[in-house]
Amino acid sequence: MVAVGPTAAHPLDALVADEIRSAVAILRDSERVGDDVLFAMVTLDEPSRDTVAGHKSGDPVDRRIRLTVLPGPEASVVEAVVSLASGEIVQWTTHPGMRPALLFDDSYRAILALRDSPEWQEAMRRRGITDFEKVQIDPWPTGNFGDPLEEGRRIARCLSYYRAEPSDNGYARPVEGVLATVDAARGEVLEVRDLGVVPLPSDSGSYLPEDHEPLRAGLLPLEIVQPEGPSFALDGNLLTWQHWTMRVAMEPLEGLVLHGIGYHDGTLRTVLHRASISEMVVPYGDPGPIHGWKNAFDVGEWGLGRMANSLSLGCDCLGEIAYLDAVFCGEHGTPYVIENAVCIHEEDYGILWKHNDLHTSRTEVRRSRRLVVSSIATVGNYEYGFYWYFYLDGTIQHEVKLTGIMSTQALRPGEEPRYGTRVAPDLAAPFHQHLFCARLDLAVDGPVNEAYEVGFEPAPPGEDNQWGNAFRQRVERLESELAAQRDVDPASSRHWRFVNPTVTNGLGTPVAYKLLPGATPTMLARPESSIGQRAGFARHNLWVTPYAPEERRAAGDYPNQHVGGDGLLRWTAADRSLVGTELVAWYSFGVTHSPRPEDWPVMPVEYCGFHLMPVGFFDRNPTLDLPPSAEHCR
Ligand SMILES: [Cu+2]
Repeated sequence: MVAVGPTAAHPLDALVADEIRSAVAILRDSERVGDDVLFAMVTLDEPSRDTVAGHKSGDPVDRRIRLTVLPGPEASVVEAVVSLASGEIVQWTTHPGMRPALLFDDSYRAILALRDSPEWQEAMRRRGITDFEKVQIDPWPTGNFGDPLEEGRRIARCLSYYRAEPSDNGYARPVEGVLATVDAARGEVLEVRDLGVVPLPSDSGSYLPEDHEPLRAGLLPLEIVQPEGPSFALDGNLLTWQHWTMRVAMEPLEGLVLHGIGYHDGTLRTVLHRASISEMVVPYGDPGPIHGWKNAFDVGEWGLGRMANSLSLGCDCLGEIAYLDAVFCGEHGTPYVIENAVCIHEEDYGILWKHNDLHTSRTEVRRSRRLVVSSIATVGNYEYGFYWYFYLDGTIQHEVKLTGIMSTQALRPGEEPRYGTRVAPDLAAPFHQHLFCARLDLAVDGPVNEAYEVGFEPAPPGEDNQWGNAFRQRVERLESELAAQRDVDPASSRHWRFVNPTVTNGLGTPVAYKLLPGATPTMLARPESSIGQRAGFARHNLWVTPYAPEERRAAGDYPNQHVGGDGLLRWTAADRSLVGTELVAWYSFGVTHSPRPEDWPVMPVEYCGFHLMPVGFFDRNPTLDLPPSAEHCR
């Protein structure tokens, strides 16, 4: 395990528990908040690009901590920034009508209140359930549907599942037809709807090994051994490997955040100033009253950092592993640690390049190896693994691994789902999407970059295309924010290129990185719908904005119960110029999940993501100096 240092030596050092304690104490001592204030989030107030660039080793660091607090049970958030150096509050902003990510405290309050509710208990009894402790209650953020119950309150909508035994898979037995709306901040049940009894499904949905014996045999041990240790080095949160360097942090909402990603090539050449998953949303496609409102923003309503797992060696990660802990603040102002929240290791990745010279029979082949920085979040029924890969040839990849248990609905006898798939005899999983938005704070060989769209098209027939085979590349600069709202187009091999126009390579062309999209949808919900407004970032795959440090999260800072229109939709409406400035690229990607029987009862990993690849960033293959792996390659 790697410990973070006791005092910040670098502006981007990970937050430590003592800093959280100091920040909370400064806020409390100011007497601007009551004793019962709740701390939704305490984070490093990240220094600007300029502050980081200007920092010299040994310089004093004025750490500023941002505290997002709830003064009371109403819908109102205060953000305070404190300076640890001066011990003072340096910024105080009230956000009336905004809600933070669903508090753990609020969730517990909602569960306890609902379990005590006579209407809900009556609904359970109608289904033959009398032991209410056997009901799993899942509170969800509610969205915004203009319901008067939602106004001015922090609301959770609750679904119920039956577990005869504590080890049961609750999602196998949804208590269908019952939906409760709870004022989670006040622990007050506002409404219990019962749309009629549907029998509990028959399949137990167990994924536990003891229920699947005999377990298969034949897989012999596979050990990853690095007898001399891994090839990366970790100094605090500064990670270096081969020519790569970066700082690794865990943020409560975005989870993994990588800063200062650069490549040593004689000098340190930056690629990204900051990279993270800024938001994600899971809109469900079922229009019915029980499931039609479901659409979880798993960053802004839950928090991929807050929900991060403690990873375990040999299970989540295999080989020579280094872990980093996440240090967060509890809702009552006490710091806590998620141990082993970040896994760092190396993976063999097949061949990097090869040529067999048929004239001489000499073969040259090099192994590809990648550095992996990952974390896994459990958000209710789903698991999301976030993997950043760094390759020897300058490629960066982000991959999301989707697994866990699908959100389910019980079927009436003979009912076939219209907006979902039957995955067990009387159980369906609705169609839904998982849509992520990566925020890529670009710094390709320096701060000022330009964005281009690149695609291919057939050349017109004519004298210079006599066989009709010609096709040409179209490269167009994206001049402004509205022009930079773009979608994937695999037929034209469309991708996007981020260029530093002031730096040229040895061939005289400007250095660049390209964003290579994967197969990905955009949001299927209608743009004018509630979710279409609230998750506007998912209407397009690419967005580019001029760098603005406060523009951090694709759906805005407070998507929970938000009416919509915030984030990328609001910022890009100004159609700011993207020329001659520092840029942020936002890439929305994901999957449309058509549930399969094979995804039940637990879903084998599905993958999605993107690559960032050097394009003329180097003058040639930068791995010609890579030695053959002599120990294996004879
Ligand atoms: Cu899914």
